[in-house]
Amino acid sequence: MSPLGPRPPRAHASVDNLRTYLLDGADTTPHRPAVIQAAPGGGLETVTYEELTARTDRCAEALDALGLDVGDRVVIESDTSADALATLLACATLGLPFVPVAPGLPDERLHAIIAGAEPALYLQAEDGTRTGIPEPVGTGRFGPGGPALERAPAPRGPRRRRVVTPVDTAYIIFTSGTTGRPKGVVMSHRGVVSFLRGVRASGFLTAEDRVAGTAPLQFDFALFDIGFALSHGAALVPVPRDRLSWPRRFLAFLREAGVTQVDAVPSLWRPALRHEPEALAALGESGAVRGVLFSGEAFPPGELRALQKLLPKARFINLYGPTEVMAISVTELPNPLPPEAERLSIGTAVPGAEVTLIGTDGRVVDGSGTVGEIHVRSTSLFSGYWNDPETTRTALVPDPLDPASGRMVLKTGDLASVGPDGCLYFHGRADSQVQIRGNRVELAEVEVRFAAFPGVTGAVAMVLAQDDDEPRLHVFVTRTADGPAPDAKEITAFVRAGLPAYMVPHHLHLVDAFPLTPNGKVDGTALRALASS
Ligand code: HFR
Repeated sequence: MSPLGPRPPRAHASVDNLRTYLLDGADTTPHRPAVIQAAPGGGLETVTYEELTARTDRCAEALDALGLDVGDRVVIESDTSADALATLLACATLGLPFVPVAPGLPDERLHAIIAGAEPALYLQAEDGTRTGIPEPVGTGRFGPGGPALERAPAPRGPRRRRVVTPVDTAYIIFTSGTTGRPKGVVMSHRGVVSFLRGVRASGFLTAEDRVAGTAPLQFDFALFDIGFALSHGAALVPVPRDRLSWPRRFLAFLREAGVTQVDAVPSLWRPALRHEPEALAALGESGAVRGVLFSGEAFPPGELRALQKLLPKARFINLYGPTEVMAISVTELPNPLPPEAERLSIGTAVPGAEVTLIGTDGRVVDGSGTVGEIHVRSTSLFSGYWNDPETTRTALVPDPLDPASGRMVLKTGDLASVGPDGCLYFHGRADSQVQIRGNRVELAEVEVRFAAFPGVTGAVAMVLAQDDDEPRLHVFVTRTADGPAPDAKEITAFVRAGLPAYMVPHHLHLVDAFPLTPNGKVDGTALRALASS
């Protein structure tokens, strides 16, 4: 047959491809656990690297028989599981960009993603309950035996591409765009593999580790957990969603599964800190949990200290970065945090990336302590926003240090300064620098002051411009569940004693818990609605 014969597209073994990189080690450790997951009938089941490879290849063969071309999108709706991994690795094998979404996404949101991505195929897990996927998208379900087609994808044109190259798209993650229309972050195989290779150099994981993954599949944190665990030959332990919502059950699952590292957004720890401190401490004592990796938002220092006190032997890793570059830095924080630390270090850029801080004047900021906007040069930059070159141009900008080169860097919208230790310190979003009565206010500073008051367990500050009058500072505070909770007057008096008048909020809202986004971050939009209700 001609070299363009019917053999399935494949990435050459020596070039970057997500499947090749993650299953590379499989043949050296075929019997080691790749995924340890809740079994349907209760208890746990283990899928070895050998079994995961077999399921991946079975799925790839079935998908290849559909005649899809490199670049045809496949939406995968599922919790993280061995079968979901086999399906997304099969897509990676064939160069089919996967669009991961977690179950429970509202129909409207899923249909908006489908309208944007125009996928050839939509696949859900065997027990998935989704119906009504719009034509002409093909539909099916996947299980241990591979995918079972329900509706064939619309007839495709002739196959154009027979090779999967590193610049082809591995996945597209749709995040909430500021315009309300979801933005598709397009990530290439080269981007994701070079990032995973970079963080592997950090030495934070060994093949003996069991990594608990808690992020929903549409969050690249989940893709990180998969990549981080598999690229080390470790075991991924997806935490079932119904375990996440109850701290006692969550901690019990971690213990039952022998988890050694827990990957989660900071907000996920709040209920366990509040309601199950002893069970948390027991998990630390047993020495099983020796790593806590967090990302997605700044871990409030007060809450981080409380967690460190319960897990004195664990290492705490702060992973920072926007989905447009997977992440920028992976940093081990001291345990315990120094008492005077009010801001967490986000360390230095991962191998293969470099951060430049740019001031509002467009020049590189110099000297430690000066705040600038994080720009990052890296092989892990995303390819662009799906079908949106205009918005892409606002994020991928000419390298300010070398504009003639044609090379682009990511303008993150995040602010940081370089500390005397040479590490980056996060100063919030550029758009979270607010002016109150002409004074520049850093919301993080207000939050730290509130969280320092005994009995206050969390604080979120924001500016709301009610109607047309001047912007007003609002703070939402959660308080301890055990023992007498401080009242608004005491808290405000404490804050007034420590902050300039313009930083004392007009409105203090005492809430039981912070509303969270589907990705587990504090939901600012929901809080704003609360404030104006
Ligand atoms: C993010 C980005 C997480 C885990 C992130 C693994 C990988 C990648 C990620 C997740 C994320 N301290 N502020 C922090 N890509 Br691989 O959150 N992506 S995002 O695009 O949804 O949001 C923004 O969240 C950043 O620009 C920051 O503003 C904020 N952020 N991590 C941290 C953080 C403080 N560690």
